[in-house]
Amino acid sequence: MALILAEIKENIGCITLNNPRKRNAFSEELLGDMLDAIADFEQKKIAVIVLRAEKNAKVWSAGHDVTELPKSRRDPLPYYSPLEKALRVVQHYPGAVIAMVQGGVWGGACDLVITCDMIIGDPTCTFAITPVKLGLPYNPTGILHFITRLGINIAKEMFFTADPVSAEKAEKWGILNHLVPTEELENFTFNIAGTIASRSPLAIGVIKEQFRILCDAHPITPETFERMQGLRRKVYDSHDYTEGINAFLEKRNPVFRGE
Ligand code: LCV
Repeated sequence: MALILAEIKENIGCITLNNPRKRNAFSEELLGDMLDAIADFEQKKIAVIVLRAEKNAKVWSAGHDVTELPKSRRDPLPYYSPLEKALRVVQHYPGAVIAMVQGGVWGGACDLVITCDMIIGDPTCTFAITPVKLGLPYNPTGILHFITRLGINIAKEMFFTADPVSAEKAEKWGILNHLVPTEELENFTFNIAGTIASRSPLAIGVIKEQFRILCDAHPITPETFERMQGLRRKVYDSHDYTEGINAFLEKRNPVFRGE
């Protein structure tokens, strides 16, 4: 069965996550298929992409496929990993990428949805960023996605609790552009997509790229960068990281020791 479904309707590309058995976990294969579909849309100059899960999904995506995370002593989110590549592709796509969300969004999928240009959800949607459940040192670009979108205090609460944020709170906090009733979600989303698709694609592409450059404009010294990398290495080299991954795979709660 195809892990993602891709279709084009009136210059709007739609990508449907299609692996409910594994709760649309972001495996290398699924993300590769997603990147192929987005590249095809770009080649066809598709103005807007809607990213969604299967209709009435209970889980939009369970996030990074944990079985594909390194067991220890390797950066779990390296620059060239499929998830990091997908985040950059969404940010660089020269058109709007809209996440249409039903069900739970977890971990790296939450980062991907936050990285989309807009998020439209129904009352079943929830959002959780979960590295602290795995003892995993999230990376600077991922943290910056949340700071830019939500502000520091809300981003910290999401990272420190790793708890799912409800649809109502997601609307209040500004994660959602729109919270709409389930039966209206598709029409509402594709209507906005249609409006955007009717506007100047060149202007949208250049304005989106300026947003990206300005949001990324956080100059740090090489020493600061190396210090962040050193801090992250301490975590992914730790007992806690290995314990977090093993606990998930053994379907038990982790016992963190802070070392
Ligand atoms: C592999 C999975 C997964 C999965 N990977 O169904 O943000 S970070 O830093 O944490 C980043 C590294 C990241 O994204 O990490 C992953 C974070 N994701 C989560 O913490 C969510 C983990 N999943 C769950 O909590 C549950 O699966 C939810 C609540 C999403 C759905 O629960 P439900 O009871 O409906 P199951 O847990 O029974 O999962 C169904 C199948 O999908 C697999 C899971 O192992 C099971 O497969 P098997 O039946 O073969 O055992 N699965 C779920 N999530 N992230 N595999």
